[in-house]
Amino acid sequence: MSCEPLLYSVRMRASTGRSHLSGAERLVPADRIDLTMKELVDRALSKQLAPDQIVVTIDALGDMPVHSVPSLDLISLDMHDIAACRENAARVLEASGVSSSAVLAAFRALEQGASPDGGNMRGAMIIDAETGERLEPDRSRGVRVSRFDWSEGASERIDRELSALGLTHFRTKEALALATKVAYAPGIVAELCWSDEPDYTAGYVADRTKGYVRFPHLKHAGNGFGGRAFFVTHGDLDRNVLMAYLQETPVLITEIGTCRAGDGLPGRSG
Ligand code: WAQ
Ligand code: MG
Repeated sequence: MSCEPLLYSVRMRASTGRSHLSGAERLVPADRIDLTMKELVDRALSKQLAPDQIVVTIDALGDMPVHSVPSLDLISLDMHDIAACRENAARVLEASGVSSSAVLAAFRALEQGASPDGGNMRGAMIIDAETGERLEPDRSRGVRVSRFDWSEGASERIDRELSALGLTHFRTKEALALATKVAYAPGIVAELCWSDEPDYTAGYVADRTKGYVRFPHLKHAGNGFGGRAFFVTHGDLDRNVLMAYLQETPVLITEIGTCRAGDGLPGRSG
């Protein structure tokens, strides 16, 4: 529980025609709503395709308890070959308790466009970590994680840490925040993600103990397929509790984890 001032959820969603272009989520005190809206609208307008519609939604969290957590430790791997990045990402996921068939199912779905229409999903897949079965109720929307952000202090500190590693893109900071919220979810085993931006090839695997393991090349440049897979425990999962946490529970990152570069997997040498 935190003693932060009252927080507002600020969400942006930009679209053109019927297709989703970009979105972002923030949690800020009232006096930062203005600036945050401007940042998010600028972001929507910076895409190559001009949006037809930008929707910004602001909701007061009221007296909803805000969970304070530290961000996941981050390791940024220097690994230049896609096959090596994929293989090592699979290894980390398997070490977290995801079966190799579930890993393969996720890779395949992300590669091919995980939505039934063959495109990217708006949110994430939920995948049984043992069987690889998809459990999200809506396969084109997926589950959207919302209501998470850095506190002002943690935001400044993580900016410094990430810059020191050359990770200055807003995507890295946002993905680390999202992965942190997800890692604390009830029933989560691990997460896999890579971007759907054609020229952004980086992605990560994450869990609470190994942290955020970043791979620079999980796909070829020019490939516009990407997405997220949340691997969950087999059998005893309460999907409604998990979805409510991901979509509604406010999580503010008030402390930062360690950030370092590496050329091997965490817990290994070399
Ligand atoms: N909740 C659930 N899934 C989401 C959300 C969300 N709030 N936002 C995006 N997704 C899913 C959706 O399927 C997107 O197509 C996919 O993830 C990728 O979203 O430098 O940029 O915003 O360390 O393109 C990872 C590496 C980048 C960052 C991730 O995601 C780094 C990225 P994008
Ligand atoms: Mg994107």
